[in-house]
Amino acid sequence: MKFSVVLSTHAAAFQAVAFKGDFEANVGKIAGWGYDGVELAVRDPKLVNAGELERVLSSHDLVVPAIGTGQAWGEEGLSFTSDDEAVRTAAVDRISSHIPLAGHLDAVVILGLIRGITPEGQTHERSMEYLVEAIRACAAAAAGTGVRFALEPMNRYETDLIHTARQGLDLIERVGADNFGLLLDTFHMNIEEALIEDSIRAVGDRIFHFHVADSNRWYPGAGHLDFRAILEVLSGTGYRGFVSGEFMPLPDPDVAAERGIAHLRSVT
Ligand code: LER
Ligand code: MN
Repeated sequence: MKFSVVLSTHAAAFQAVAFKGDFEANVGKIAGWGYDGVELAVRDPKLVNAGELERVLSSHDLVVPAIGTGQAWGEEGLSFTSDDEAVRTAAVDRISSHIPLAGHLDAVVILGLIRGITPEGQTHERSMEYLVEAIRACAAAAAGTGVRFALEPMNRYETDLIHTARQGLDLIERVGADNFGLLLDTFHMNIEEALIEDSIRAVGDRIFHFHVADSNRWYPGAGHLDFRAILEVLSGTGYRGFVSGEFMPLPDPDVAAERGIAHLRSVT
């Protein structure tokens, strides 16, 4: 199995990004602990120097399996389901602007918090219409590039839109684009799914990316999830992508990253 860990290219507010700060030093440490890749959290690809990024990553033999985009919501309020058309358009434009970098890196573009939260006075049904429309626009913008998008079902405390794998599969059906699938995250699944393993099997080849954190959102091995069983089922679906650590930097980022991969390797 190939493992990566989330690293922000710039300072970020989101808590479960394990690493922030000195990018190159963090990349070196991540490679040293035996990770095969880094998942990048990128607010705006305009702020990323792609050549420099490639230089740092290739000097440590690391690849980028996925690009997280949630900071555009967290720090700028961009959302696919806003009641303001200009905000929805800006969100679609921002996600589309990730396509060249993602194509270059062969990375999946993550659709997490960018889907937003239904604003007061708007129906859930209307939000779902906006969501389908926005994803179709992004999928169409990437047609022919090989770039794929993965929507992440997230727990009820973070959004009212798409909590479970089943809801994600229904959305895939509605969107109807081959380059659109799901990102499953064990932290969210532990809250929302009846049985994590069954949901992984159900999504099967539409799993485009995979996040791991333990039940308490600490590193794998710090809670009560059975990663041996989870990763065995994931592998059984034919998934050959990355298993990416997105966990709290506790007790500190270095200890979390080192213990996390040690646990994952010990059960696979
Ligand atoms: C992002 O991957 C995620 O899992 C969310 O919880 C972000 O808030
Ligand atoms: Mn996640």
